[in-house]
Amino acid sequence: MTFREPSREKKQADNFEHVLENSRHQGCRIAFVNQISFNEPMGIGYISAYLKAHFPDLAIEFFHVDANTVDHLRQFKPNFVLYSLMTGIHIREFERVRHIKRSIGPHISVLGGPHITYFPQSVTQEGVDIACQGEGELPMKSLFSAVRDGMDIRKINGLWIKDGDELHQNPVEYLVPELDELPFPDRDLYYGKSDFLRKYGRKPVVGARGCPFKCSYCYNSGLNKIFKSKGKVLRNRSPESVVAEVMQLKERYATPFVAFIEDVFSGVRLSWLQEFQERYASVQVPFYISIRAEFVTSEIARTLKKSGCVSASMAVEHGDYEYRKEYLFRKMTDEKLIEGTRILESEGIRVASPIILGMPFSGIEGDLKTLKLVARSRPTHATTAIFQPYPGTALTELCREKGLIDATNMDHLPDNFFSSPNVKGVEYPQVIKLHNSFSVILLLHRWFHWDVETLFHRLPNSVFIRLLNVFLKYITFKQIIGYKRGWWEVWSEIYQGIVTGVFDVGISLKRKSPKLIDHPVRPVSK
Ligand code: B12
Ligand code: SF4
Repeated sequence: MTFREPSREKKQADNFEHVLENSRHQGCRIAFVNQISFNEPMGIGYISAYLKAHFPDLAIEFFHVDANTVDHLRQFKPNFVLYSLMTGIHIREFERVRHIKRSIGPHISVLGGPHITYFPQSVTQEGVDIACQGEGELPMKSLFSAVRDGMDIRKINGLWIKDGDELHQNPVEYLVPELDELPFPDRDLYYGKSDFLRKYGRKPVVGARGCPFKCSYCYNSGLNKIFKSKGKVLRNRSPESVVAEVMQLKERYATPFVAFIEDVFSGVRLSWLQEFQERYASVQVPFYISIRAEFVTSEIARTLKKSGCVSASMAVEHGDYEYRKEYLFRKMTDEKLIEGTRILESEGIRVASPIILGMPFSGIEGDLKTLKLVARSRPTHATTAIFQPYPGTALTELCREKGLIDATNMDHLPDNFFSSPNVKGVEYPQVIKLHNSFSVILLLHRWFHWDVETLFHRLPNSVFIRLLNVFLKYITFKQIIGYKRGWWEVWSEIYQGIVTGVFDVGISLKRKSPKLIDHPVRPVSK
């Protein structure tokens, strides 16, 4: 494919060759640039560990985004700068890439992460040289060995490369077949730059990759299409490997709590879980998992508890069975969701129920059904997000087909799950009111047995209710995180949570009281 914008592209091509030549003779200097929140950038940690294992001579450093990033980069003089992008933060990141490209010496910028996997054409953005689709380990290894050996880098699987006026679109690489063969993520890469992250007690561990389900709003359904016939979708690590990583965390950082952040915990297979339980007995660090209601049986819950599991995220998403089946491609019944929560909670595993409000074709009536279902299932913590139409997913495509969003929608998505995007027909004022009072309603219902729908209509959308809601969310979230924390950790977490928007406080307070719409929009037929 030809890509033209002659003068700038000619300059870029010379730059490209010059950087490759320099890297070959003077060695590669790789800078990862990323914003630190209280969640670790695990993807970057994995790539760094893999590169260090294969190329011990590479100089690799992490740069947290702050006012001094450019100065620090100038001192480091990288010839490759690597960025990780998710949809919602992509516009901000493209600006950052441009700014850094103009501000420091010649270098090649490489972008990867979930957004780039869906949109490798982002390579045509100004300042971007290479876009990596999918898992970064194998393509990055091929890239840096080609650079070292003076080979052509333009034909590497997994990479789209902009070289002057040419765009090389290579096919995707195979998925990493054996996760046990990957080194543990290089956490010291970013702990060295963030005391907060190093000391933070809740450490993420990725015990598996991929999800075979097809939920219509989720990244995985599209991902699995892109990587069709490129290896097994769901890959579990062995219990031995997972336990060894947690042991290392405990010994190196005195880790008090682990969150397994894979989409569905491997321990839903009883044989895996039993072996894990035996091996994990020597570690004894309490942990959190994600599970689907269909997998919860009494035996699984008991074995999980015996292993050290203290909390589980089990998504409800929407409270109407027909809607879940028809629009979300999630066929679990209400009874299954209620039973799953009951089994886990009765074994002493606290349940967090993620919910998505403001779904298209649902109407506020659908959201109120969700509220009722959650009031019946009684999880410890309910966390509400507002639907964001992430591009490439089946539900977003349906929204587009039905004219609820337009083609430019993606570039207006917020960088969080709590602000309203612009999906026509969704009654955002009502949705936001419910989001702002969800936990308060559940608490009042639990204490006084008042009807949840009446509570929703009667409660004012005041700053007090919003603050109380955030406070209750935080208190119940603390119960999900099952370890005792010092003041330092609690305050740092609150600070980071507010600054990064994860706790939704800033957004809740900034948001004006919505003007309520009189005529609810009816669900649009599919
Ligand atoms: C933990 C998590 C978070 C954490 C931390 C994210 C982080 N810093 O890594 C928090 C809570 C902050 C978060 C926030 C968001 N998240 Co999130 N998150 C996840 C989760 C559950 C795990 C991520 C992870 O560590 N995976 C394991 C690692 C090994 O995989 P990975 O990150 O994908 O990295 C691999 C490749 O992507 C690639 N890669 C990644 N970066 C780079 C960089 C380069 C240079 C290269 C070459 C390759 C490369 O190589 C890596 C190794 O193989 C995923 C779900 C999932 N299954 O991945 C969602 C997920 C990534 N999040 C998602 C989204 C949308 C978001 C938000 C944008 C949502 C929102 N609007 O609020 C926000 C962003 C907010 C913000 N301000 O940044 C979507 C992304 C979809 C998309 N189209 O972009 C996912 C896939 C969830 C989903 N199922 O839809 N998230
Ligand atoms: S089960 Fe979870 S991770 Fe898997 S497709 Fe559905 S929403 Fe995505």
